[in-house]
Amino acid sequence: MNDQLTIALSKGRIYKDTLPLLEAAGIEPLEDPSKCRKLIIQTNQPNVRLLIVRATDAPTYVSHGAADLGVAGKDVLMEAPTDNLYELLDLEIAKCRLMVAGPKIAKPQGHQLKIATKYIKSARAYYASKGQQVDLIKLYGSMEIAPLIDLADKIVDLVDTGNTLKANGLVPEEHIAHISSRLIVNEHAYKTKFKQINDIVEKFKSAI
Ligand code: PRT
Ligand code: MG
Repeated sequence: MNDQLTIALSKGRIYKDTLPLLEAAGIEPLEDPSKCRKLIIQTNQPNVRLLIVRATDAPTYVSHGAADLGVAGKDVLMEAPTDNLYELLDLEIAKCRLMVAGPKIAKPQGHQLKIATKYIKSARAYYASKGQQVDLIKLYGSMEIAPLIDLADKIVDLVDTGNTLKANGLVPEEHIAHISSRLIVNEHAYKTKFKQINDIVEKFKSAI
């Protein structure tokens, strides 16, 4: 029986915050992905390895079964197709808020509100729930620029300290959702490797 367990996660804040949880489950990476360039990291447990992926790609690896487990932000999960995967645990790490933000002094608009965002699905659902028609403009990053150069009136983005908004003359206006990272599992792996996965889940739970 294949008892190899593969966990997909991104380097950066998710990796940093997941490390103590992995440790609580007796899993210690043999290398530090922020220092080496390896994308497959072996651990002290010969049958557990980590895949270092882009944050937005973690659900894809898990949904296709290329990884059994993964760690992904709720912001990413709300945008991604989530076939064949379950959200097992709220890890309560990498917390932030999904918000609407705009210029400190809003310009008068003679048009339908234009919103620049990486979070099209979430933004669409939010404005639909308010019964408000908006034009959504998809960007992949540096959303804060959009209102400054009149590409959009406002943005929908993640906010933690608020420093990024402030540095660009923007203010948070509306709260859409609390965001934290989730432990996700491939549906099939959850059945076939239940004991191994459940053991990790229980240890994560007591460490959260
Ligand atoms: O950047 P890259 O494409 O490599 O990947 P990524 O940005 O998706 O990865 P990473 O590590 O930056 O984010 C991974 C996850 O962390 C996200 O999916 C969120 O669930 C979570 N998270 C928590 C955040 C933040 N806090 C956060 N503040 N992700 C991004 N930010 C960005 C935000 O987009 C904005 O640009 O930080 C800026 C705001 O921060 P403040 O502190 O200035 O408000
Ligand atoms: Mg980033």
